[in-house]
Amino acid sequence: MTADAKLSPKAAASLLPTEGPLIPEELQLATRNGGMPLEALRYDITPVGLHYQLIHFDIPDVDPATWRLRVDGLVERPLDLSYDEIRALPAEKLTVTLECAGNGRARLFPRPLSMPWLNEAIGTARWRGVPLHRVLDRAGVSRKAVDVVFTGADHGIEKGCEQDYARSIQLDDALRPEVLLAFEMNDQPLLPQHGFPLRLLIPGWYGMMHVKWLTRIEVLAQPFDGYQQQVAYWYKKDANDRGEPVKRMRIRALMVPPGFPDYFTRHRYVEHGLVILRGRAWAGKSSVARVEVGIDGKWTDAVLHEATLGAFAWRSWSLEWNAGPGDHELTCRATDADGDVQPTKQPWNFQGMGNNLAQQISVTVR
Ligand SMILES: Nc1nc2c(c(=O)[nH]1)N[C@H]1C(S)=C(S)[C@@H](COP(=O)(O)O)O[C@H]1N2
Ligand SMILES: [Mo]
Repeated sequence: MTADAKLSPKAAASLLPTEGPLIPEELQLATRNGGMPLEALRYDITPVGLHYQLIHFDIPDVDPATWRLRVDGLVERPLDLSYDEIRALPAEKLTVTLECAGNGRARLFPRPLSMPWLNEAIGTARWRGVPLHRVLDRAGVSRKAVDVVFTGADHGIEKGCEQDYARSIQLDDALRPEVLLAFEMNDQPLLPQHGFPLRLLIPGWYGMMHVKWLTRIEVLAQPFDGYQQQVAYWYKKDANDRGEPVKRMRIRALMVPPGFPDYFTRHRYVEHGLVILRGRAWAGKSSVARVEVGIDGKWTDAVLHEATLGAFAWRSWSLEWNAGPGDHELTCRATDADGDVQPTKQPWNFQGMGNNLAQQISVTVR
C-alpha cells in the first residue's frame, strides 16, 4: 500500500514554477476542476452544483452494491462494511467550509504548475455521516497506533509516482468528535465528483485531507509515507527545502463582487450611493476575530455576523459603503483569534500552498 514517493529527475524538472503564460496543461486542469463563482458567497450553504471541486486523477466508477469500506491495520477486529451497513449507523450533521490548499496559486510569480486557482476553490456544505471515532472504536484501535491512512478508489500518476489517492492523519486528530465519514452533502447522497459513496471530512483542514471515494482506513504504528503525505502538500521555500506540512486552513475573507461585471475582464460597475459590501470569513487554524475592508487603501472594520453555521463553517460580514463616482480599489482581510492577519503582499512558496492574500476588486462607480 506504500506509494513510491521517489520523483524521476526529469519529471521534477519539467514541473518547476514558471514565469511564462498559462500553459495548456493548466487549462486542462482548470476546465475539469470548477471553482465556486464568488457571487455564490451569498448563500449560507453552497448549492451542490456551485461548490468547488478538485479531482487529482479521474472520478472513479463505484458501484454501491459491491463497494466496501475496509478498516484494518493495527485493529483488534478488522471491519468490512457495505454502503447500507454504513448508512444504518448513527449519523450526525455538520456544516463545513472546504478550501483547496492551492487556492490563490495562479497569482504567484513564478507560478507553481498545478491547478491554477484564483480565489474560488471554496464552498460550504451540510454534511451527514458517521463519526469516525465510532467506527474506529468498533474496530478496536491498538495502543501502538499513531497514524490513520485513508485511501480513495481513484488511481493515477503524479510527478512520476503511481498511486491510489491516500492521506493520513495522526490518531488523536482522527478521533476528534467532528471527524465524519460522510455519505450526504446538502441532504442528498454524495454526487460522483464529491466522493460517492463515502468521503472523509476533517473539519478545519485544507481540502486534500477530505479523502473522497473512500475504500480503506488503515491504522499504522508509524507515520504514513505515501506521496500525498510526504511529497505533495508542503510549505517549501524551494525544491530542496523539506518545509512544513500543510494542515489547517489559514484565515481568509472573501467579498461578493459588488454591482455587475464586464463579461471578459470581470471589472465591476456599481451605481453611486449606499452599497452594502458583503462576504464570508473562515479560519481552520483558529477562529475569525475581525474583518476589515480596504477602500482605496483605507481600512474600516466590517460588521462580523454571528457564527450561525457552527464552528467549522464561514461567518458572514458586511459593511455599508457610501460609493462616490470614480474608480475604486476594494479589498478585504480577516484576522484570526491568534492575531494572524491575511497578507496584502503576496508571500511565495514552491508548491503554491495556503495563499491567503487579501482579495482585490476594481470597481467603477457611476
Ligand atoms: N480520493 C480523492 N480524494 C480527494 C481528492 C482526490 O483527488 N482524490 N482531492 C482532494 C482535494 S486536493 C480537495 S481540495 C478536495 C476537494 O473536495 P471537493 O471536490 O468535494 O470540493 O478533495 C480532496 N479529496
Ligand atoms: Mo485541493
